[in-house]
Amino acid sequence: INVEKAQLEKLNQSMQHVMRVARTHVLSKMGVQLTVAEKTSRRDLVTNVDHSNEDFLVQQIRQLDADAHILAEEGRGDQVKTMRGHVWIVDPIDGTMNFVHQRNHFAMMVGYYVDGQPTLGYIYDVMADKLYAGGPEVGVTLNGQPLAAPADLDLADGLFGASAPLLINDRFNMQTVIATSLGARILGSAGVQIGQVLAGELVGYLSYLRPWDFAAGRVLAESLGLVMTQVDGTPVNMLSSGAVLVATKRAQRAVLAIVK
Ligand code: 2AM
Ligand code: CA
Ligand code: CA
Ligand code: CA
Repeated sequence: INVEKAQLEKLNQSMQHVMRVARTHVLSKMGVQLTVAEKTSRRDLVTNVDHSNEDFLVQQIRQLDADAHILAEEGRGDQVKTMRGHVWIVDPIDGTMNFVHQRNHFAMMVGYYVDGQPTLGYIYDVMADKLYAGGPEVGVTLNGQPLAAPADLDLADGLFGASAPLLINDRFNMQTVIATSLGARILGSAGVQIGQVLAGELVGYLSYLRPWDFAAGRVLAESLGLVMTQVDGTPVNMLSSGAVLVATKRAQRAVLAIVK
């Protein structure tokens, strides 16, 4: 399936609009009592807003793309078993724990792949009002302004984003990774932290992630000359979970040399 550039530009504009509308819906629901449920544990939450925002995003994507196969975290999408065709991967609220306890530091994310190729990505840090959007064909923007590729800094020359469990348990030799960097930053939202890597605020981020946590970020990162791989340096699989590293090329080399 060949998607023309003009069509992609239009789709990109439409999706940015969808993300902005979704944000206003989410903001309007934040003034009202949230309904919070535990999924698998007290540290794994879902709210009525995760559900309503997923409903909205899935509906909008279906209107924009009749051929969409949608993989969505809270189950509103399809049973996606292959990356063939048009695959949209949706995380309606990323950082639900933050959403519930901080009313801050959460994101909404959408990634679009055509026959497995990273095509469009959206990460919206809702409270900071930062929308990272675009892809390899159309370029990457932050709130509509072109985003420059971040400097290719080494691990030793930047801050590194981690997830708390990996760092506490020293999985993959994470404590040495952090000790080599300028310091650890742990925020509890893959979307917000991948956004920080895109902006050059972190030289990398490593966490155990599910497809909807890294699908949008991969499109945007690779469009900006950053790299996203599994922690052993092999390509990420868009349909399975794993320890995922997004970083500058230099920082990736340094991290892969430390990881055990
Ligand atoms: P979520 O809020 O959309 O679930 C910190 O918890 C980060 O890791 C968040 O981006 C969160 O996304 C993600 N994450 C991935 N797997 C998780 C899990 N099993 N439990 C909680 N968070 C998870
Ligand atoms: Ca979740
Ligand atoms: Ca998530
Ligand atoms: Ca989520």
